[in-house]
This record gives sequence, structure tokens and C-alpha cells, in this order.
Amino acid sequence: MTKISFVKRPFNIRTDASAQEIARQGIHPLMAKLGAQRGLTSAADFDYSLARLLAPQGMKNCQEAAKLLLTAIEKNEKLLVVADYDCDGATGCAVLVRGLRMMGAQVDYIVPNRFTHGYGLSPDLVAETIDHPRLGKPDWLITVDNGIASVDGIAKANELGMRVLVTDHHLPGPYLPAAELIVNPNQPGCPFPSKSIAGVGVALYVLLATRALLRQKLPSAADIALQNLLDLVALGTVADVVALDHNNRILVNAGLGRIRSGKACAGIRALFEVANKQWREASSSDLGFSIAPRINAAGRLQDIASGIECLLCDDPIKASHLAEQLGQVNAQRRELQEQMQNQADATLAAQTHQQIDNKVIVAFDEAWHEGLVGLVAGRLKEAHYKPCIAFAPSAADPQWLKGSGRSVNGVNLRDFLDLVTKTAPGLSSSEMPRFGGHAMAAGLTLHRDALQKFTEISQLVAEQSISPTLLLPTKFLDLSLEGHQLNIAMVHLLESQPWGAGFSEPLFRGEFEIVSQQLLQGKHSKLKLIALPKGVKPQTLNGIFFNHTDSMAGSVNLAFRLIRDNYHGPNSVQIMIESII
Ligand SMILES: [Mn+2]
Repeated sequence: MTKISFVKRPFNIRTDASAQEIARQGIHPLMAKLGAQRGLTSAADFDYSLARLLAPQGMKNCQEAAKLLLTAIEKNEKLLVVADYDCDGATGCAVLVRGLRMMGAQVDYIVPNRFTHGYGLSPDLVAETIDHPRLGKPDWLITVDNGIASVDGIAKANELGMRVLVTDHHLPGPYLPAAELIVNPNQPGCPFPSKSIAGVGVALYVLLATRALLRQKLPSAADIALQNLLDLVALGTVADVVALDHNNRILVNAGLGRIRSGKACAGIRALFEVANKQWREASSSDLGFSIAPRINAAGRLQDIASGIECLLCDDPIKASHLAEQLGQVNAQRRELQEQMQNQADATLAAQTHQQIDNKVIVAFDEAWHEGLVGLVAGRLKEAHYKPCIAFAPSAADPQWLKGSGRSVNGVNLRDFLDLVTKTAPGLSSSEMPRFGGHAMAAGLTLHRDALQKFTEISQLVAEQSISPTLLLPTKFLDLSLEGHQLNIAMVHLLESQPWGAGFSEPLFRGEFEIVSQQLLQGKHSKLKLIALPKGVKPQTLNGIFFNHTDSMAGSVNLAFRLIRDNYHGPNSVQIMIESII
């Protein structure tokens, strides 16, 4: 385990001025400080009303896509949504299918299978669209969360007489596909300011533009309840770990609000239930750590279609049945992943000193599952704080390995893989035919015989290109909290914000006196503590410190989160300790 160093978030003259200004405009002073430290400058940055969403007109081709969709709906043409096998793609698919149905479209979906098709609108998948079991041959293919890189697949669709509308958010490659239209805030020439919108967000924007256009002809179109889709938008946005800029926070906040007031779709409600989470208190971390993994598990181990069906379902009984199944697949995923992780840990523990000093981890095991290598790479990266690429044999053809990598800040993994192919002796396209991704995550296909070569070149490239300072993990610490602030009112205040990637949940610091410590299951510590300095009426607080067994006594400085403690009653709070600092 690499030791994390904690760094206080800067609080200087500028942040202080912003904090005072935000507080003057009516935001709680503590929240104003937390916001200022995250770069916010006015109370408007905390205004999450839907009216503040960036307008669809600002997204290149969004209006044109609306025109094209309305014409297709008027002509009763057949629309086929082409989804992706992760939670962003699955929620995006459900949003488009539901939204287009509300507008009277004849629409269905298809989704590639990770094992047989691979990612995106491939020529093989296009070939399957022509005799779609429910729709027949579609007039239109509408991609969601994919398509920007599907040059060959879209050429094939054109050849077969289907028109393609691409909606995506991924970075484009050197060539754009020959689609009828591309809506993607990351395509050249798109002025849309929120570049971190998820695939599901782009899908919503296309629908918003379509409804706006329809309203010009048909005033009653105002009743088309696209707001009903915001729970799905929030789920996909959080699941894709895109940065929660103001626009994304509006979307996530609105979705969480709907979930908390019992207005989520039947599938999401059922998923909260099987995950044993309270939808009344839904948070972005529930979406990210409890709901999204259940949808993703289907795409990783089987077929994401069962996840999409759950999100499309309106019948609570059927939804809970589907959610139950997803829960089982997720349990299976967890077990397999744990086995893979234990193997990886054992292999790494047996390494020589020289290997330990390597700046990149390449891991492979014959028994690993290709759908889970990304999760294992992510865990190894967390534990060792260096880029990690994990491989498993491809189920379809074990001559090939499927790899997935996760990186640390400052090392662009896609560029890293590009360098690996180009550094002598290099990897030919017959050894490494496919790779792609972005800064923090990437995927690749590698010939089994080239693994040794790949490992050696990777170590060489890492040695030459990764500065050691990038491999020192740091975490930001927010303000220190005092005893009188550790209460349910503070938890409510914290819960009012849609925290997440790029808008990270506060990690507080504070000094405490340890009153008692008790071990839980031999691996966690349950504590009683008193905040220092002791006030007039010092309160004994409950604390939990996961994966910590060393004895604690006297006064300690802690990095902690303040959370609810439903177990001890509705107004109880708990100190969740992240580290001793
Ligand atoms: Mn996505």
C-alpha cells in the first residue's frame, strides 16, 4: 500500500474573498468555504434549478438532430437506438427509448455484447440490426455513448441503406464517421461549454431540443415529461465518473431529488431495494457504488440487455425481479473480482525489488475474466498508485488477450499505449491490433505471444516518460471541524450537494481524544471519541475506521467524513475515519 500524503486545500486571499462573497449571497458560510476551495465564486454556482441548465442550442448539431428526429417520427420511420454495455450507455439507451416513445416514435434498441461484438457500432453489429427481432429493418440507427469512432460500422450502415445519427461524448479519433449528423460536445467546432457531459446527458439534450421544436408546432408537447428521465440521467452521469461541473451538478441534483421523492422509475427504485439502500436518502455515492455496479455487472459478465430492460420497465413486480437478477450477477462479479484481486496481490507480493520499483504494473492470469480486468486494474492502481494494465484471455478466442488499464493523474494512458506501439522494438498491428480510451482509462487487444514484449516495452516507456513525482499519491483535506459542528444539521448541509468526481465530497480534519476502541470482525475499529478542544458540553461521538486494527489512544489528528448513523437513530452522526494524519 502506497502511503498517501494529505495536503490542505489552499485557502488564500482569493478563496477567502470568494467564500465571503458566496456567503454574503446567502449560502451557509461553511458551504461557501468548501465551494470556494473547489473554485466556485458565486451563489449562482450553487443554484441547481433546471432553468439554469445550458441550452441545447449551444450544442453543435443538436437542433439539426431534433429536426431530423421529428421528421422521422412524422413519417413513422423505424428508429433503432444503439447502446453501449456500461451504465452510461444503458441509461442513455433507456432515456432515448423512453423519450422518443413519449413523442410517439417507433423505437427499439440493440446493444453490442462485450464478448462477441466488442465496443461500439461495429460492422458485425450493424449486420445484426437489419433483422431486429422486434423492429425489423430500421430506417435510422441512433447511437448513444458510442459512435464517434465507429467509422467502419457507419460506412456499412450507409451501404445497407440505414441512416445514422451519432450521439456520443467520447473524444473523436483522426477521422469522423460518415454519419448523417454527429452530436458530441467533444467534436471539433462544438462550442458547448460542458465538455464533461456524459453520454446519457447528450441523449437528454437531443430530446430537449426535439421537444422544444415540437412545441413550436404543437403547444401540447410541453406536457411531454422529459423531467421523468432525470433519475436515469443522474445515474449514468455519476456512473461514468465524469467531472461534475455546474451543468452536470444540475442534472445529478435534479435526478437525486426525483429519486428521494419516490419518483424514480420502477427499475431504479427496485435496484435501491435490492442494494439495501434508502431511496429517500439517495446520494451520488449510492448511485456510484451501489446502483451502477449492479447494471455494469450485467455488461461485464453476461449481457447488459437485462440492465437496460430493468431501466425501461414500468411494472414494479417485473422490475424487482430484474433487479434481483442483477443483484445476483453483481454478487457473482464481486466474488470473481475478489479472487482475481487476491491472485494479483499474491503475484505482486512475490515480486523482486527491481519489479517493485517499476513505474507501471502489467498483470495477467490465465484464469481471469475479461469483463473484470478494468476493475482489477483500478484496484491495483489505487493500492500502488501507478498506472496498471490487467489482461485476461478473450473468451471468444484465447489466442488473444483483452486488457484494460487505469492511470494516475498526469499519465495519459491512451498516449502511453500509443508510445508503447511506437517504441523500439515496437508492437506491430498484428500483435496489438486495437487500443483506445482516454487519459485515465484505456482498453486494448493483444496477441498472447506478445505479452512479454508488451510488458518490457511498457516498463521502458514508463521509465522514460513518467516522472516519479506523479507517483506520489496525495489527497486534499478540507477545513477542520469543531465539536459543536459535528451534528445532524451539518450532515444535512453536506447532503444538500451532489458531490462526486471533480467536486469531491469534503474530507475534514480535526483533533479527537480516543475514549475507547473495539475491533469489529477482527479488521475494523469501532471507536468512541471526543472532539478537541473540549467545549462546554463535550459530546462522545461514534466513529468507524475501516481496515484499521492498530491500537489508538490519547489525542489524534484525523482525516474524516461526517455521515449519518441510522443504526443509532435518525439524528445520530458518525465520524468515518479515513486516516490518522
Ligand atoms: Mn460514457
